[in-house]
Amino acid sequence: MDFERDIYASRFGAQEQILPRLDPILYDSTPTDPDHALSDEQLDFYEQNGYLVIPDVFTGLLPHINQEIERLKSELEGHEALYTEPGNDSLRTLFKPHAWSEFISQITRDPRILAPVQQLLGSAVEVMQSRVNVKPAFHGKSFPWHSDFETWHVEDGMPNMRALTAWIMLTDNTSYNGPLYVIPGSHKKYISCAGVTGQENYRSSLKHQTLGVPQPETMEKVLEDHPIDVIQGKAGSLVIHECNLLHGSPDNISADPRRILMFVYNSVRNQLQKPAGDLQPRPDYLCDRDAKPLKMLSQPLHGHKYDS
Ligand code: 6CS
Ligand code: FE
Repeated sequence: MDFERDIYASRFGAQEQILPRLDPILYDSTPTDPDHALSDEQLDFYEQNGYLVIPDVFTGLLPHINQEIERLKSELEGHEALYTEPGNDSLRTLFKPHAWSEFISQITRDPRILAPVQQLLGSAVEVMQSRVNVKPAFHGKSFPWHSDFETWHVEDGMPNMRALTAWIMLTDNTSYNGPLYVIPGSHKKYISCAGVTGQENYRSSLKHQTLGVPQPETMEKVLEDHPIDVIQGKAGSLVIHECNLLHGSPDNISADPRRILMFVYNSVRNQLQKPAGDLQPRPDYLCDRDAKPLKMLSQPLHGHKYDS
């Protein structure tokens, strides 16, 4: 990427700035699978607000997904793709589950998730990152306000805003168990952040992010126009949020874990370039630079079967 003329340059030692978004929010939204297409109302809501919540999409698969994650947790013990919480040893995040589980890989291609994603991004897509965020009861720590795109642009060389995160609630997400906070409409501006990224920033940022986190004065301006929304829903709900939507989440001090399975989809027309400056690319468990375009399953998964 030509960072001299980078429209979304961030963390290059300048002051924080609110800039315009120069990319579309919706692309060519012709459905690729009419049976699982988003309605015009859903497309409008996403364009205006930057996210969508669709209840009861994966409820039937929950026991299988949870069982598979328990298997991965023990199989991957000690692997660097497992991150613990800051200040305690509870598991915070398990990265790249789709690489280690054929079943989870198949979920990324299930038409109930892939059809809406392709429709929103207007092209074939790849999975660039996947993770399970565990938010354990009592010990799950917060994520500060950030735009995912800001990190992916600087640290992974993602050129444009043509990516999103689709995630499945594996437990109920309530007002009190550390739910996702979003700022509807905030995806229409871009915040270029202060600071400079050091090598291997991810080792600390994935436990406690400090760079790419807008200052309170900037957040005050954003929040004047856009109040916070809390994403709540039953286990099995599907949530999609746009890559530049400002979001974060508080600590979980309740007795109920808030577990989610997340997939980051990037358009094949948005190929990753070099990270900013002289940053080394992040490890492939955080950013898969060789991901292949996904082929949709012919029908939704019913249970734990591999019927590609
Ligand atoms: O590092 C990432 O790819 C993502 N994770 C965090 C905690 N912040 C930035 C981005 O959303
Ligand atoms: Fe995020």
